[in-house]
Amino acid sequence: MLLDSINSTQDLKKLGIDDLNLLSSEIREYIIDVISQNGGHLAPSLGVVELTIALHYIFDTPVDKVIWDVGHQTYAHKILTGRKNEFPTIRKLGGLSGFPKRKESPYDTYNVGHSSTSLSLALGEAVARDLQKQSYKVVAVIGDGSITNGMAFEALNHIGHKENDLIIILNDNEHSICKNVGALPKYFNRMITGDMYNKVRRTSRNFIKNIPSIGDVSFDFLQRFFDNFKSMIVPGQLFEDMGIRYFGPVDGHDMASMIEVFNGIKKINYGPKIIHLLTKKGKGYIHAENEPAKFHGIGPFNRKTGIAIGNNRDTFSDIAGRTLLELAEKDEKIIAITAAMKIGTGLYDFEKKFPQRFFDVGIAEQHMLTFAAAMASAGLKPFISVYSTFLQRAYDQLIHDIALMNLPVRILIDRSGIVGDDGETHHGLFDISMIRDIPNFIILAPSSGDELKSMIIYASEYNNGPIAIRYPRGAAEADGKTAGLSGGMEILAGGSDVAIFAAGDMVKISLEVHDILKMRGISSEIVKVLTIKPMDPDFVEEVLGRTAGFITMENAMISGGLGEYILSSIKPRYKSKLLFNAGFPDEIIPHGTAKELFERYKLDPVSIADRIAESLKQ
Ligand SMILES: Cc1ncc(C[n+]2csc(CCOP(=O)(O)OP(=O)(O)O)c2C)c(N)n1
Repeated sequence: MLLDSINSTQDLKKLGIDDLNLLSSEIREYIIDVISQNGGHLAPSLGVVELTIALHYIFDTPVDKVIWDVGHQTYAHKILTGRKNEFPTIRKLGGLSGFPKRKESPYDTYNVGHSSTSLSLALGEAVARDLQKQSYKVVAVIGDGSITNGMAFEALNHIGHKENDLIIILNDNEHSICKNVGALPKYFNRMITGDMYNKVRRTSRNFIKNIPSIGDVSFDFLQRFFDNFKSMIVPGQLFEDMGIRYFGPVDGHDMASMIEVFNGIKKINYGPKIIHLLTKKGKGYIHAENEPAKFHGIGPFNRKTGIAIGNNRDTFSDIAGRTLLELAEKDEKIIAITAAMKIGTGLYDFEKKFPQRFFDVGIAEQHMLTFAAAMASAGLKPFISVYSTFLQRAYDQLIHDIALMNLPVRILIDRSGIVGDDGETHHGLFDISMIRDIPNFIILAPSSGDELKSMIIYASEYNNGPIAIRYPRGAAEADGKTAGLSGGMEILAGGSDVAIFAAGDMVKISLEVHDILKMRGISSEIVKVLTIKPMDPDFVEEVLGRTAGFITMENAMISGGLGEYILSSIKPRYKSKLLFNAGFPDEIIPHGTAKELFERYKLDPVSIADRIAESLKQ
């Protein structure tokens, strides 16, 4: 295998086009092999194999900086930059991350996982380089989904106004996770397919020839490229008007073309430039090409059939989507909104049934919240479905556009807590601490699918202000219970040695702790916290009046979380009864399965029982 002989980006540079193409196929096979076992972002990574090779072939990485947007497409990049042998450990505890990580490699320019940061990073890098009179290239790679986000627009606005030399590669596969939505993707599509091409082709040639510092060499190269490869060089008027020189579209799977274009554009030493590449999401694996959304991010699957391995149990997201759909059938004011996550958040069927009342705003979390605020103000019942980690983008909107006006926006916070193998950029550990201190907000946390359902029903009828429901990733137990929200807390088991206040998916663990403690002769009172905010301190104090000590349990950061909220709500004489707050400490939590991470941070039933027994002795 050719791949066996490629141990660094330097090895690449010795190869000819045929070998580079052969290498692309071998890398694809390797990625499919590993990801079918480990799970991961398969389709995005398969789409950029040639692009990745061409980048490392032409640019002098890591001196030249390649900045990936989102970073979910970097599997070929990892394989080519010294991590070929570790690649089978990807997304496993202690193994390679599924996203770029500076700690892993100098080739990973920035840690990323959230979308649309690459253009700001690229401009910051280019400005720093120029102010310090250094000399290297800066290349941002951004998808057609990610470029629609507000951050990317803010950066484009700034980039077009500056003259720093930087290159943007627009990886246009017409998909975000699902088919891309919005006006900009339509514009890209018209650029590629419209007969505008012939018209602009002429102007484009004149345009390029008239740029003195590109000179004849570059023009000749572009001309040759154009004639030989029947590709096109047309100005993307939008970018040109903003002051960013546009080149493309170029076939992102045609290695020779890409190399020629990159080589030519590398020689233009000033100003921002954008190269528009057309790629196919999932390229080279038929199942991923046919179903790019399914293979965007997938768990382990059968390589031959493409069928996902694992159970088909109902998840919290399924239940949320189904409940909203049922409610929408009876109440035409119900609206569902997602920021490019309709499958992940369970809204696929809602869109099918109520397309007029469903909104995919694209990767636009900030806009989503403010858009929903106005709908709520105007009398509708907007439900936002968002992953906890991506809600972080819209912190100001929670306060400024929703809470200050006390608008009844309903926020379904999916993937709260540990998410597992996507790791540090994706854990949903900050939502309680983010929202807890915002006046007017209610925060609910179901411990089962049935509770989630009753909380969503409750939220649909609650018109007095904003409400957030946080629930974890994964399968939802159906326990037939509805959430009794009046008191916000519910006693599940009695005991006098220790009280355990647990929320969400920690409730199940608290019951196991109860059983373990019982075997050790320690009695525990288990309190399920359904309403994280507002807190009923009288209820808590009543429990503490009859128990010797207490702990709290949450799948969230301890700092600013439920436990600290309880502690700050009770009278000083009860505070000293706290044994400990169980949750995640003040550090970056890595990737690994939820089970592994719970064990590592001593949040599994045995560890918690041990810690309680130990604390009671002191
Ligand atoms: C702020 C934020 N919101 C949502 C996501 C989830 N997400 C990951 S990749 C992706 C689609 C990106 O589309 P595009 O940039 O076109 O890249 P592609 O996957 O098509 O290569 C989304 C919505 C995210 N990573 N960050």
